[in-house]
Amino acid sequence: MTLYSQKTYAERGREHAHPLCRELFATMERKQSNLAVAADVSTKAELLALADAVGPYICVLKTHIDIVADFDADLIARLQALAASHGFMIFEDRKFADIGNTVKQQYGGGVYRIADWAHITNCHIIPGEGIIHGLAEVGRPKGRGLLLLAEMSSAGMLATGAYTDKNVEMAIANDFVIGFIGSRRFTEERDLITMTPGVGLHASGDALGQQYRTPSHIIAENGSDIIIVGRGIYGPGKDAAAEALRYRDAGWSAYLQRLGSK
Ligand code: 6AU
Repeated sequence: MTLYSQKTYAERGREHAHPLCRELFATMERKQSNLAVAADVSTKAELLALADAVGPYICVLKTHIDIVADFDADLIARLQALAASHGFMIFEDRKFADIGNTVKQQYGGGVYRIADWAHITNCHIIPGEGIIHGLAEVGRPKGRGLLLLAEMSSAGMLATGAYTDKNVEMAIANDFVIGFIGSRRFTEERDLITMTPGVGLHASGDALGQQYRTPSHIIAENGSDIIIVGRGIYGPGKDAAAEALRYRDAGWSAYLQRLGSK
């Protein structure tokens, strides 16, 4: 049996059971991009400008919608328009962590109504499997997908060993789960996508525990599928479009390197 990491994104898209993954893999192949940008900016104007600048080079735009100070419904309408015109998916990095009944309300309702516009969101499994069932009740009818935080990128993180294994077990058992946040490929049992944050071409970390590895390490060596890059792409003195192109190329050549090492 061919390992998933040895198949092309196009092949995996054709074979995948979840329509969202079929579309995501097809987008990755078409745009030759396994890059997600972490758009951690604090105003509507900055978020829209960043999404428009990096849009041509990404497969996923990752948001933290609750850090946008002037959030409104118009922001969502405009983000959706950019997602459609550039062809990327929106991943709201909400990191749900409560009981099923509570996350249902946080995901479907409240100020942000995340399930209405985010193709993908994520959660911790600390509360047990009920969190996945609660989120699935809201997201499944809308065709959404969930990532489990099987590992984290920060120094001293506690998601290791048996806890990581439990994430993998729950992901395999729940069809609403499309993959993981983590540093590597976790299972061959079904085609679960790994997205990896903590990726940088130059910096090694920040003052608050973030740790960076290179696209080549993450994609070619570890068999992850998508790199998530934030501050490596924007910030003082940086041309976000040029940096996104650079990371797009680095991520894609790491993917080609991995396929070539069959
Ligand atoms: O590239 P950075 O360090 O500027 O941004 C990394 C982004 C941030 C974090 O909230 C997020 O990735 N993140 C996550 C996610 C995606 O869930 C998990 C994790 O373990 N580490 C991490 O940095 O938006």
